[in-house]
Amino acid sequence: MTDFFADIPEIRFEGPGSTNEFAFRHYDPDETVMGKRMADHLRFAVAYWHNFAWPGGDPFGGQTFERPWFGDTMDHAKMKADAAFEMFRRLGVPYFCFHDADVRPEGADFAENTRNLMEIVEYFGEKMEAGGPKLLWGTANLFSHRRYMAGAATNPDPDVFAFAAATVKTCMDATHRLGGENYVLWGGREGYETLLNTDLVRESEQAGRFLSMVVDYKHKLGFKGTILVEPKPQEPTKHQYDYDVGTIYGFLKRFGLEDEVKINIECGHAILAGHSFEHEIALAAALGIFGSIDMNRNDYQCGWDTDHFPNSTPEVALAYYEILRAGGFDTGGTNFDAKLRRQSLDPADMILAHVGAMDVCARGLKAAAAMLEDDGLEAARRARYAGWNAPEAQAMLGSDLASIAARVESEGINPSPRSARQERLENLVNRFV
Ligand code: XUL
Ligand code: CO
Repeated sequence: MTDFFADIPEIRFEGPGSTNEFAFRHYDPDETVMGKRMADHLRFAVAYWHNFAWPGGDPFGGQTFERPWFGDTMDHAKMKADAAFEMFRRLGVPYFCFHDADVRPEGADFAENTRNLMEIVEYFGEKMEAGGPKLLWGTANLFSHRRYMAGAATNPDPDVFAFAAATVKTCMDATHRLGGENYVLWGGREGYETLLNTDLVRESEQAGRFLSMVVDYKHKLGFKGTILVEPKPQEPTKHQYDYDVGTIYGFLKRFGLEDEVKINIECGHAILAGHSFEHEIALAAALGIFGSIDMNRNDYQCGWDTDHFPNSTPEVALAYYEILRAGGFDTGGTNFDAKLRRQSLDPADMILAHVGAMDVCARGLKAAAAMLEDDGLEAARRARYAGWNAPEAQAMLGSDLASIAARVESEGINPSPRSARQERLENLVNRFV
């Protein structure tokens, strides 16, 4: 047991008028939104790594957080698990997510890593059976240890590929054992630092084989969850192969995996790629590969992946609008891949960061649902493309250039431009957010 969060109450919904810091003002898990409980729409998850494994360092300085569970033994790992499940209970979140390296001490070799992980998995299992949250996804950390400095699946050394493949097998076993609903691959070092020493084709073929092996193992294991790839354009490497949704779609098509793998989209990664969060969600949904989200935001001046907690309802509303348009989450959910600032030292900071973020997401979801129910945006979109409903417009798509040219001439087709009404649509959004 741990008394780390002893002074902090269980967080309950008290409504928008509440002045209690330790209460939800907008997240009411049982409120019905578009015929479904809010909790079942949002499917919140807490990320183990930022809260329990990260020491508060930045590129210029080391640890600022002092946590009783920091240390390299199994006892420390169990104390960390106790604290984590205490926090999950106070927040009432239905899910959590973890990397192997977040939850177990690093062993001397693969076999010791596996033993350590499986011991913690059993410990998690007991806590989950005793009413703890479920596992949204598990993943392998294939980027922190020095063996992965030149990549995991894309490493020039086949022994690193082997170690990574063995580690992913173990992490898939752990995820399956805990009833995980998804398995995530974020290629933290799958990219290059310089083209001068890099064989691009070889590395992408290695990555394609690796992902195919993951899919094969999923079926062998009988894992019913979804395999998710998480895009990011750069950082830590200069260029990452899983750049963005469009790039991953091309990669999946190339290796015949587009029906097997979906995407975990992170807000901050989308911004680093020069996209908006909602763009990446809308594109993945349109391509049939939308899976889950890592909710956070980046500092707009920093230019790197700052993993702030989300705090802008208008931004979050547009993301959930695309998710609702796509029919909502299936096995995916809203994982807070977000961390405190390194000066936020108190246990209460950790809890209240999540409370605020959950409220922002709840407001965003409600605004998104209201926009969808209003139908104003969708009606405008339908009207904009209405010309394509005409039989001659549809027939044209099966036609050819010469026939089209003949029709344009004989019918005197001469298009007259129409307003796209962008500002009016933006005004419409602002009625809801
Ligand atoms: C890194 C990142 C990871 C993945 C899981 O930027 O987002 O935490 O979500 O490996
Ligand atoms: Co992430």
